[in-house]
Amino acid sequence: MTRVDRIAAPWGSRTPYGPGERWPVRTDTFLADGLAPEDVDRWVQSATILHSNGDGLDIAVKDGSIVGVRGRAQDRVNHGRLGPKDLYGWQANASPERLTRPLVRRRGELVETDWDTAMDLVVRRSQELLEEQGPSALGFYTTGQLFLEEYYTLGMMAHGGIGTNHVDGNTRLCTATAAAALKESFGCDGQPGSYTDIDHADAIALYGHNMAETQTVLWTRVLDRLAGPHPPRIVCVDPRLTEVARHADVHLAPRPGTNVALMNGLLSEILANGWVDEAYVAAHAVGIDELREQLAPWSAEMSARICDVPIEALREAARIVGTAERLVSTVLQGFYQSNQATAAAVQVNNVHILRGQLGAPGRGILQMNGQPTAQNTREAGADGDLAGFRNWSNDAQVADLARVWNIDPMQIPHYSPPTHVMQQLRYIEDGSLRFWWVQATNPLVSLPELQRVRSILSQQRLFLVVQDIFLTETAQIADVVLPAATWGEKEGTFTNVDRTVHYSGKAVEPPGEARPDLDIFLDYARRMGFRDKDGDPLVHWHDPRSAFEAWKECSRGRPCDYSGLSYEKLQGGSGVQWPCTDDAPEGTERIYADGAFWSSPDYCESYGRDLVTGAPLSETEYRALNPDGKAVLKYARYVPPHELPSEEYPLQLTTGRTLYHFHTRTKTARAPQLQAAAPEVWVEMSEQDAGAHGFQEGDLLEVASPRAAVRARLRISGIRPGVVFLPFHYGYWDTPAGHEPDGGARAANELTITEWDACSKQPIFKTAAARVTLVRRGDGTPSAAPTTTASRPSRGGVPATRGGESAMAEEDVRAHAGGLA
Ligand SMILES: Nc1nc2c(c(=O)[nH]1)N[C@H]1C(S)=C(S)[C@@H](COP(=O)(O)OP(=O)(O)OC[C@H]3O[C@@H](n4cnc5c(=O)[nH]c(N)nc54)[C@H](O)[C@@H]3O)O[C@H]1N2
Ligand SMILES: Nc1nc2c(c(=O)[nH]1)N[C@H]1C(S)=C(S)[C@@H](COP(=O)(O)OP(=O)(O)OC[C@H]3O[C@@H](n4cnc5c(=O)[nH]c(N)nc54)[C@H](O)[C@@H]3O)O[C@H]1N2
Ligand SMILES: [Mo]
Repeated sequence: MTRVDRIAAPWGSRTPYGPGERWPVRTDTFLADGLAPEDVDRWVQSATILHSNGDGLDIAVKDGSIVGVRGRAQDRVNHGRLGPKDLYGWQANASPERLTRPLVRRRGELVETDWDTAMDLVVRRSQELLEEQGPSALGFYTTGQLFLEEYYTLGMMAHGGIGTNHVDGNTRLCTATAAAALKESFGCDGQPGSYTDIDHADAIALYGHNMAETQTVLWTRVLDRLAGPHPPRIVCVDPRLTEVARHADVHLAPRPGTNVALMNGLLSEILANGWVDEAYVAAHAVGIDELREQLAPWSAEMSARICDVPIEALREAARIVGTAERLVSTVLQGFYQSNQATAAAVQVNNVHILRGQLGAPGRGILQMNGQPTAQNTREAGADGDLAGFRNWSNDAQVADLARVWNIDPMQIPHYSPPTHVMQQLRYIEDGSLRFWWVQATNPLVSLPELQRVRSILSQQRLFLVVQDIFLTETAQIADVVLPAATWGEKEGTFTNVDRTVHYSGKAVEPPGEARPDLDIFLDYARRMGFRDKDGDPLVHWHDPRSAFEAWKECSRGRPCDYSGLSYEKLQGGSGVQWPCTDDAPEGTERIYADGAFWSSPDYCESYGRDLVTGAPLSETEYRALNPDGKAVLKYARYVPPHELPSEEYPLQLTTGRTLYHFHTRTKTARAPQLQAAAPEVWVEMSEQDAGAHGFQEGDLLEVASPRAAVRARLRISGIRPGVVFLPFHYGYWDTPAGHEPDGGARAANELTITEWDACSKQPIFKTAAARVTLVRRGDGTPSAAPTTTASRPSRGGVPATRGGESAMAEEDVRAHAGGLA
């Protein structure tokens, strides 16, 4: 046993291993108040929920309260490890600020009420609007943080019960592009790769993905490979000097928004050097001739010029990804939230298709998710998809869903794809969408151009329902607030990036009258009286287990097939990867082995889109392109970002995350160790730009875009010159707007632009024009940005981020006796 300050050492100690070896076990434990494992009454199985990695853990319970967590040694995902947010974040569950009773607005004020009154109000408003205007008056905006059973219930209620097409999730802001890119290349959502690919890889390329801070345990796996024999080469594409970049063999720091230009350079090098697996492409892909033809006039030099990266580095990156025997690629927000999101992510798939790097150990693509359960939002059809990855533009598949639900196919709206959230905002603005039910997301901090969002959502004529565990910025303006029970207080399942399904048990009672989200949906369905064709209740289940059984039937025969899973199978050991069927009872480690895809015209989830305009392809066009269901190589022309630097706004603004906080901080700000590590907003600038402006570390600056201005103290970091970075975590719930210590707004999304990707409709949070001016010279005190991460200061003299005694966690690296999945 070793005691480690996991704020100061976020990735913990190394357990080196070599290619093809099993990643050693290291069991991480953090218990409150100096408790020892023997003091714990019960351990309840679950997995992590403050990112998408899905690390197995057990929740420690003593005297009916959560007192800590311990990683599950036998879980295939983490082999016992936990990240800092997982070790300390659970403390928020017991915060005295939890919502414990429903609230309704009376004479302008939110006042406490009982569940009957609150639900009656929600149901009455729903029914009035259905009568007055029909289903299009009602919209749902959900999340990537509930459980599978909850999304399936919600999607069925909204699509099948009410019949509205206005159903989306914050997954739109998050990883809509992952789904869109997989649909373009493989006809269907679902990750080709497995985390075990890290164990085999000889090269790992990370595209716009700060894995070190955002999937800390997966990064620990990479660090352990790097510390062992025959380490993989690392390629990092990120304008900031992240921890990933510091460990990279090649770090390309492109101008934000030029990802497609960069990818086209890599692809043209691969083609020019003959690094193509011709046999694989001939047998398993379409589109090669078109790709060759379109890329013919392109060159690595053009990419280097547009992206402003050294040509030698670009060529070296191309050589690594072009010649690796076992290549793993990961993609995240630096691509998904940037200019030409889907087009860029698809080019990463192209690299793998061209090189036959799919479906075998060490050959994997991880078009990452961000939130813990975002995969389930997509699978269960609670965002822009239909349940079971069914294709909304294929009548036979819609009819099949109607069969499962025992309703008329015409009851499921499928005249167009489900309405994406930015379009829903437009409808609210226009006044046609008048009821909006928001669950487990905080749009008043997380959507772009906050001033606009605030004005749209505060309209009198909108009936706003917010279902949360805290009184967030968004809850504060709601008409009805529904208090939810959360992780550890309810039962359910969820699925991580590499298709691993985990069971999450109920460890403790929720506070006050807070109810599981599932119970709230079931109550609504009952009160609304949704019926199937035979007049029986449409939602025919009553608890998580029966909901899971219903979902299994809905998923049967679809790519995300859960039919071979059960709560029993998921309990006691490791998580299990879908598809899990009678034929594959232990799950499926890699899909697309042997070049078999889910892309045949009758089975595919999507017919694809034009990558530049986003226009959907027709069934006829798709049949002509891909009659035999192969992988699709798709070229995209580079188009520059719309809002480029100008004389008035000479810099590029990008936004993102820090290791210690989760999103709008409703949980992590209530965990003392995490909040202390990153207590307030900062802005990052390069040494060169700070010098040119005459700024010093700690100066209070104003960062302005054409939309608004925010204030933040300066951290001089290794970021690319010409680019400024703001973390987007800092809203106003703990510092009301107008009362910040520095007298100005601080949420990054005050500055971001109302614009989205043509294909995935994911908002663009990563590129806007900005200018920076001095508000007040600092007194020499550095900004409060962490020193352990991408915000590491470029010069000395800044005290190191530490957690101290209250952050000491245990690491156990003794050989693990039990079996490992
Ligand atoms: N600690 C922590 N972990 C988290 C979360 C959290 O809030 N905190 N949230 C979870 C969620 S929901 C998500 S979606 C993920 C997100 O995980 P990541 O995508 O890894 O995180 P971000 O910081 O949003 O963005 C990643 C990187 O994109 C770079 N970037 C910006 N613009 C560009 C560009 O134009 N091109 C390229 N190539 N790179 C660019 C940024 O410099 C940044 O380092 O993290 C998950 N994990
Ligand atoms: N500028 C900028 N903006 C961004 C991003 C960026 O990189 N830059 N990233 C975007 C991305 S990837 C994401 S995912 C979004 C995240 O943005 P949000 O979804 O708005 O952020 P969260 O703080 O995770 O909000 C989740 C809410 O759910 C509540 N909650 C937690 N558990 C439960 C539960 O069990 N039940 C219920 N009912 N509620 C619960 C929490 O208290 C919290 O209020 O932000 C997006 N916005
Ligand atoms: Mo996300």
